[in-house]
Formats: sequence, C-alpha cells, structure tokens
Amino acid sequence: MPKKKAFITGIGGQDGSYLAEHLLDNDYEVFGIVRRNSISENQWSRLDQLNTKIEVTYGDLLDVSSLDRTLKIIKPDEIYNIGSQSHVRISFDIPQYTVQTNAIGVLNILEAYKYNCPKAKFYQASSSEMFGNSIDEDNFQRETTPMHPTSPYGCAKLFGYNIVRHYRNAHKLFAVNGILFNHESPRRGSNFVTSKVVKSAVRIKAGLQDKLELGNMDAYRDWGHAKDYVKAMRMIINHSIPDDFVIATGQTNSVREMCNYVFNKLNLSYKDYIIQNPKYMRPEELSYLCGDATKAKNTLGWAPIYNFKSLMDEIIEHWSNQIDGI
Ligand code: NAP
Ligand code: F7E
Repeated sequence: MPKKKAFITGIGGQDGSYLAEHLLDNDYEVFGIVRRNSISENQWSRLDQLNTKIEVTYGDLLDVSSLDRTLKIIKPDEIYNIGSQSHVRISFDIPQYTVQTNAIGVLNILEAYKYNCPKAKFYQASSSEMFGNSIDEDNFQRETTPMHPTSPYGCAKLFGYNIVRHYRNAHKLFAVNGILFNHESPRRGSNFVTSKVVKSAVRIKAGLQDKLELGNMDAYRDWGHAKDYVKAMRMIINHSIPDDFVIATGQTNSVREMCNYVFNKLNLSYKDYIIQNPKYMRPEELSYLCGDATKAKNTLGWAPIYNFKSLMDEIIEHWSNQIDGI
C-alpha cells in the first residue's frame, strides 16, 4: 500500500508541527508550506526535529500560484488548511490582512484543491471564536449554536467555515470543518494568554521580571492541549462522511483562575504581580467559551487525554526548563 500524502498549510505553527508529528506516526508522507521570514531559523523553529522527515517548500495562502503549483505536484490525499493570522487581538490592528489570509486564503486553497486534486479530502481549521457571545441555554456552545463573531478574526473564520460548507455542497468535495476551542501547549506563541502568564510567572519567580500586564481577566476559555486536538483533525477528515465537529474539553476557567493556578504552583500570589493594562483589552470582548464535543465523542470516538491542570503543568514545566534562555 502506498503511503497517504498529507499537505499542511501553517505546518510551522503550533498545530501544524504537532499534526505533522501525528501524521508521521501514522505512516503518512507529510508535505507543507512555510512563509519566508527574514530570520530564516524562525521558519523552522518548531520543525527542527522533523526536518529530514517532511518535505517543506515556500508558499503562502495569499499566493495562489504557490498553492496551485504545490497541489499539482504533490497530489495529496488529505489537505489540512491550518495556516492563518491566528491572534484575535492583533486582528483588530490588522483587520484587512487577517481577512485576506483567514477568509480569502481559504477560498484560494479551495480553488486550487478543486482544480488539482478534487478527490482529496480537505480540513479547515475553524474556531470557537466564530460563536462570539452566543451561548446555548445550558451554557455550552455546540455545532448548532448561532454564530455571531466579535472580532475581525472571528468574522474571517466564519467566512472560511461557510465557504467550506458551500464547496462541499455545491461541488461534492470532501471538505470539513473542525470547530476547535482554545488549545495550548509548550509550543504556543508567547503572546497568547497561557504562555504569556506562565513565562512571566517563571521569570518573576527567578527575579527577572517584577510585574505582568494583562487585559481582561474575567473572560472564560475552554482550554485543551494541542496534541489531543490534532488527533481530532485526523479523525474528522477520516470520518466516512464529510461533516463538521466541535472539539473542546467541556471545562471552562477564567483567565484569573488560570493565573491563580499558575502562580500558586510557583508558590507565588498572582495578586502581588498582575496589573491590568487597557492595551491588552479588545474593542469587543468574547466573554465565555465552553464547548460541548458530544458529537465528536459519539461519532468519532474522540476524547481528550489532557485536562486543564495537566495542560498547565506541562506548560509550566516547559518554561521552567527554559529559564536560562528567557
Ligand atoms: P499559529 O501557531 O499561529 O500557526 C499559524 C501558522 O499559519 C503559522 O505557521 C503561520 O506562519 C501560518 N500562516 C500565517 N499566515 C499565513 C499565510 N498567509 N499563508 C500561509 N501560512 C500562514 O496557530 P495555531 O495555534 O497552530 O492554529 C492553527 C490553526 O487553527 C489556525 O488557523 C488558527 O486560526 C486555528 N485555531 C486555533 C486555535 C487555538 O486555540 N490554537 C483554536 C481554533 C482555531 P508564520 O509563522 O510565518 O506566521
Ligand atoms: O486570549 C484574555 C483575552 O489570546 C484568551 C486563538 O488560538 O483561541 C485563541 O484566541 C483570553 C481572551 O486566545 C491577555 O482577552 C487577558 O479572553 O490566548 P488568547 P483567544 O483570543 O481566545 C481561539 C479559539 C482561536 O481560534 C485563536 O486562533 O485571554 N487575555 N489578558 C489576554 N490575552 C492575551 N493574548 N494577552 C493578554 O495580555
């Protein structure tokens, strides 16, 4: 049997790198695109341990010719569109760029897929940010919850979600959405709140930093581990029928509770160090996320291994081991 070929946009990001590892473990040939960066090491920093096992070329969701060329050559069996401008607060600063990448970029790769390898399966990285402040009566969000996004990021992702469903229906393509709630790991960028809090707490403990500035500490998020979530991506794309699934832990914590947990673990009190800075607030806040992944559990057999505490403990251990370099 020839190996399955997977093509990943955003392979150099948090999820892309874990997904590449997971697919290699499952005997896939793995291909991907990275964007040019003036510090070339940055392009590969999460892929160092994989560089001989995967095939990576330059490409960009905004450069249709690069998508067209790579899909024509590789003819993948599975396409994972993971690439995006993924920072919600920054999407308020660069809304047009965010929409270009996260909305038009999806259309670009769908077109390249439709013309070059329509028999492939396509996974779109959709997001719980699409729900905005919609919550069902039982305080969960699920596949049927109305979507009313509250950020340029969420609006762009909602376009991506809808255009994928439209291409599935109109062109009979196997195109699916994973609606993933927040997921973190030691590889999370350090301007997302979990990494930012842990890195700062470790630096405070070591006497390298006095204060930590944060935005809204009363927002609730359903935080899972990226390793569990990339497994769900493969399960969703390999389900017998093309469909969309929520992936979440069903546990929610506020940013304040997360800070309390992290600082306590380091024998510190968060109240002594954290100050709120409006700079980190968002013009419209998404207050509460808690996902119901019953459909994925019952249909795909997916369940997370990590919980909030084991996730945070792993991130704390990671940054504590890096202390010399941070
Ligand atoms: P990430 O670490 O920020 O990775 C995003 C990747 O996309 C990076 O490798 C980035 O490359 C690449 N990228 C950005 N713009 C691109 C473009 N124009 N063309 C091609 N690639 C581009 O994000 P992540 O946490 O792994 O998230 C993966 C995907 O899931 C994203 O689509 C995100 O929006 C979505 N998502 C994430 C979460 C979460 O909690 N992590 C939840 C729901 C959905 P550079 O390094 O060059 O910028
Ligand atoms: O913020 C609050 C902030 O930036 C989490 C992305 O992966 O998940 C992620 O988006 C919460 C928010 O993630 C700071 O207001 C307080 O309520 O870690 P975050 P996010 O915005 O939820 C979704 C599902 C995605 O799809 C996205 O790609 O924390 N918060 N103070 C802060 N957040 C940050 N970043 N920095 C602060 O100083």
